Amino acid sequence: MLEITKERLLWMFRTMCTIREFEERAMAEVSARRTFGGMHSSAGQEAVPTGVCAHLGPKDAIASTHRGHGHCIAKGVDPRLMMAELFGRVTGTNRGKGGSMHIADMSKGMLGANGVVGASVPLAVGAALAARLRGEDSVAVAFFGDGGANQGVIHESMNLAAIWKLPVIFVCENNLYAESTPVEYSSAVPDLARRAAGYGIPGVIADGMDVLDVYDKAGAAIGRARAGQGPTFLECKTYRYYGHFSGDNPRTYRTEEEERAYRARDPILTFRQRLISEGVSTPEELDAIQREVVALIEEAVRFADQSPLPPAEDLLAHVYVDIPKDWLVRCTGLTL
Ligand SMILES: Cc1ncc(C[n+]2csc(CCOP(=O)(O)OP(=O)(O)O)c2C)c(N)n1
Repeated sequence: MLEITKERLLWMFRTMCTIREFEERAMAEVSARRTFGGMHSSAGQEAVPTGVCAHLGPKDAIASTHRGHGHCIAKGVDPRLMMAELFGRVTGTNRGKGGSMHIADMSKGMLGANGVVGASVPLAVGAALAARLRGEDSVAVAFFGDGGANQGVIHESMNLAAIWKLPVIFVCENNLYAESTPVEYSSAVPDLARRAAGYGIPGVIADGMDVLDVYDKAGAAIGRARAGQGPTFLECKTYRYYGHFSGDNPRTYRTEEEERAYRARDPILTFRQRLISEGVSTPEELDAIQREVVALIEEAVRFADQSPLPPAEDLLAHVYVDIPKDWLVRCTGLTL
């Protein structure tokens, strides 16, 4: 760990804390019905986007899933704009029209969360192809779940990326369940990374509860991709602390003992202990970071709450292209 700079290690700690605080606070706001729509919490999975995105710059692209808040934060999207998006406000990343499952910020290389399971993968392959055609050394990362891994489009995308040696990394967040379906029920092989062999690309397994393990293995995969050696399938074994979405009770399909066992390996707590025991940081320094994170998310909620809703006349703007006003008036009944 000591070969990684302190600055980068503390960035990882801060990023994981920001994701956790955002998820916990967003869940409370969703439950209080202050947002539009529900959400899928990634609490517990913070080490995966953090360890991967630590290697990425603004020109690199990521494509995300319905459980995308952590990916957005790790790629540098402003949590204030994300919270405003959840609140349906005009200051949100998508002007309040997308909500949790569509957060996108092209200026950060964040191509979008995605409500269609598996759809992140061809988007990332397309971004990798674009980088290749432009002669750039940027890479693209596709995040998807263990359930998403069974979508046909993922296999088509992997095959194409493999034969064209595209600079893309397939990051499977295996959190053991797709909604309520256990992975051993839906996959013929317990380790999804084994499927990489079918495309002639490396298949690597990382401990998704350990940010340093993810960091090491993602670094190798991203290095390969930048060097023109093609894609890698990186499976991160992880766990989501909450149900599939904000209204789900996970105890109907998994046990309290299992949840407790994963929480005992909490990625933030274990990393914090490591930073202290290896002399990288002190409890006081890490407490100060955690206080700053709490203040940032508090400010994000205040920003969202005080922002206006989109104006009614913008109802269809940014949704369809060039809609004639008389058609809009006819369809919506609004007086514009
Ligand atoms: C194409 C498609 N099929 C089904 C769904 C419904 N659906 C939403 S999330 C989900 C489970 C996804 O599981 P996984 O990929 O493991 O991701 P996780 O929720 O565990 O992060 C399903 C089936 C969908 N949104 N899109």
